[in-house]
Amino acid sequence: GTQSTAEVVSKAEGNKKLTVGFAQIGQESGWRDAETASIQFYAGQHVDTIDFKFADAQQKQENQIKAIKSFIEMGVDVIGLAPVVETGWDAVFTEAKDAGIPIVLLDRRAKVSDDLYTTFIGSDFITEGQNAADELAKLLNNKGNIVELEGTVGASAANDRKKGFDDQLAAKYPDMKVIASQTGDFTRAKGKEVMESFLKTYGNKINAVYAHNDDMMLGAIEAMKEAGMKPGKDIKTVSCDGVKGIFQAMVDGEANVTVECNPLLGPQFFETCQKLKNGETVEKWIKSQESVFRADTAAKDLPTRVY
Ligand code: GZL
Repeated sequence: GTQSTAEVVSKAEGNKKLTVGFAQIGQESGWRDAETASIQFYAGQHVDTIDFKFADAQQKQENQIKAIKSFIEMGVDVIGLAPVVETGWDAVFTEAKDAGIPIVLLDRRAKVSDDLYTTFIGSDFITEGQNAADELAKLLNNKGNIVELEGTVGASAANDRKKGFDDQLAAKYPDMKVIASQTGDFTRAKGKEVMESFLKTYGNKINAVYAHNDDMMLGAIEAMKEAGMKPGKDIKTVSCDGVKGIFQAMVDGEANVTVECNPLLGPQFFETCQKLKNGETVEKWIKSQESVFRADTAAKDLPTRVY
């Protein structure tokens, strides 16, 4: 049947809206929840100009791939993704490219050729690993045995936080040794479990813990206390993210350092999507700005932390 003028106009108006599909990893950590909140809050503030579709993959790559395919079907303007792991994306990214839909990577990288994604918005995980090593060296006086809690197997954040740390030890700290390293999948529960096994095997030979995120470290702190150890004192701690919980642990004298990784990427994400819809070009890497926080300023910092 014929459309009324209003319907035609609203249809045209509809096309003016920015339509975005985002395939989130899941809810594995406080950091991840903060990123999701930042994204959903921004979309909620812009419902008149943004049509937003969100998918939670429960930490499974196949669910992220399914979500991307559905966004392609819908014909969204831009697809956003936090790749749970670095590999296995070529086919579905090629489908998006063939459909003329740009892909914006958020907070984790994908190992694909540059023509298969438009930009990566996120941190330099190599630098974060290097900073963690330098902080631990100060705490240990350049000498000691370290156990490492790795992030999700295959995730760029885990691979590069490990590489940055290990390379810095090899380059600058020959008397600092990683005596054990195992994945805790970025979760508090798994971090506690792995730390319990490290404590059983190595006990008081452990001088420090390096965790790829604060959530695993908070689990490890529980394990150390249950084993009668004093985290932050007998065993030094350095982890990444900068979530409120680790600031509280530092205030309580149970943690030493957190290397901040900014999850509040909602505004940058949607502003980048809008630029792409407008036909503007964006940098290939929109790098997050972040710093390092230590126990000596934690009481002052804690009230300022928003995630
Ligand atoms: C970092 C992000 C990591 C966080 C973890 O950009 O990918 O994933 O450090 C989260 O807390 O699980």
